[in-house]
Amino acid sequence: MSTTVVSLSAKTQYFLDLENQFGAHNYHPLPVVLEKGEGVFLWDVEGKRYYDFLSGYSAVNQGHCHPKIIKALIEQATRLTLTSRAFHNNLLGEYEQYITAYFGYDKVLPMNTGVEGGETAIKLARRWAYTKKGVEDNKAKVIFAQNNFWGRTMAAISSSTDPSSYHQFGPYMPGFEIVPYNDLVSLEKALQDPNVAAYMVEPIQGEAGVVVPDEGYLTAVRELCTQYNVLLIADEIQTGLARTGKMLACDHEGVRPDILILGKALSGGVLPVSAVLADDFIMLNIKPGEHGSTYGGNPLACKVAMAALEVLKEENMAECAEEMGQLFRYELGKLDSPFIKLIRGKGLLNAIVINHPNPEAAWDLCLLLKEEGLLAKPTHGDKIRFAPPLIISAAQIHECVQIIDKCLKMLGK
Ligand code: PXG
Repeated sequence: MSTTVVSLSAKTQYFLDLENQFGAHNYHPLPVVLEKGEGVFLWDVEGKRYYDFLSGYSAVNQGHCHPKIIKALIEQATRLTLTSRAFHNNLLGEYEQYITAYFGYDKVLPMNTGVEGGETAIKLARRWAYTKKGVEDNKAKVIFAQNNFWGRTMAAISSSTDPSSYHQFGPYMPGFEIVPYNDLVSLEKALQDPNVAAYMVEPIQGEAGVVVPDEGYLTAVRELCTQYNVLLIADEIQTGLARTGKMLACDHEGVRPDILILGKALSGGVLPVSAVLADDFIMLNIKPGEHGSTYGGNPLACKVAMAALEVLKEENMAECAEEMGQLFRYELGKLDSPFIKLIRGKGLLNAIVINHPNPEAAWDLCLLLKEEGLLAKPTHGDKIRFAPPLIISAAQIHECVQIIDKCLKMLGK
């Protein structure tokens, strides 16, 4: 049971009650109602300011309401927002050229949410397996890692090992297999099956609690996939776009996936934009009418995504994430709190594992952090992710570590 009591104003309670009465109860948010964001900060309806240490689950890498991204949004919003793919629009081709050059792939398939990106990648892999690898129809398999998280669709939950994702939502999608994460022996065994089309994996598991695999894991995964003629699908929806200290988390090992899935920060948190990148030998197996989405590739998304990607490079956000991440973990390590079992992460994708007799301690700590002006959210009970926008300064990191220190001391035994 949570022992931390927070008193909420009538105004805040009003918004909580509205959601409770009229919205589905599929989330358990911290009791804070936000109404404004700028850079690394958020403000609630009382006017109280917070450091954002979640960044919309790494969608707001560029900072809230980044002026260049918002400018692109507003300008394009007054010209043309959606044509559907029944017609061409003047920004899609330009965006496709831009993003494929940016990441070094032949082609892109634009979608909207991250989970649609994952679905698209799996369809591409299955189609490649049937047309190129010679797998018999309906026999293709896709391998996933234990504790993966890539969304909430039927396919995504069918590959999930978390009962809160899949329980009582069956029947599930066939053709999926699970191997332990960071375990090359199990992976190699699974890849030996000639019906395997792809291994889909997060370079760092985000929702699992920022689980960083051993150095060399991705390199070995790449080699095994090549050896067994299996496509490597990298889900970089949470790790990608400068968050871990490189443009892609795969870049830390110089690994090039066959299929790259991007989302979240591809729009800087402005609207849902996802993308699947691959070379022609994979992408061109899908023909007109065989895949798509009403909003995928809409001109507003194209314009916003180009601005969001430009900002990442112009402001050297990967370097900032690397530098500030090192500082953050170093300063956090110095706190020497008995309640921190583990600090892990790369760049500004970090998590702590809480060591406390009270199973609600991570939640309580987040409530205390909220009171002190820092927003973070527990994942899987005892883990707290710390992932501020990548524009955070060294002085702000120091201030935030002080806040965390103070709250750890308030947490009690
Ligand atoms: N892949 C990874 C690695 C993710 O973290 C997705 C795919 C799916 O993205 P979309 O845009 O479809 O949510 C994610 C999502 C939530 C939630 O509230 C989602 C994520 C993390 C925490 C909460 O559904 N990541």
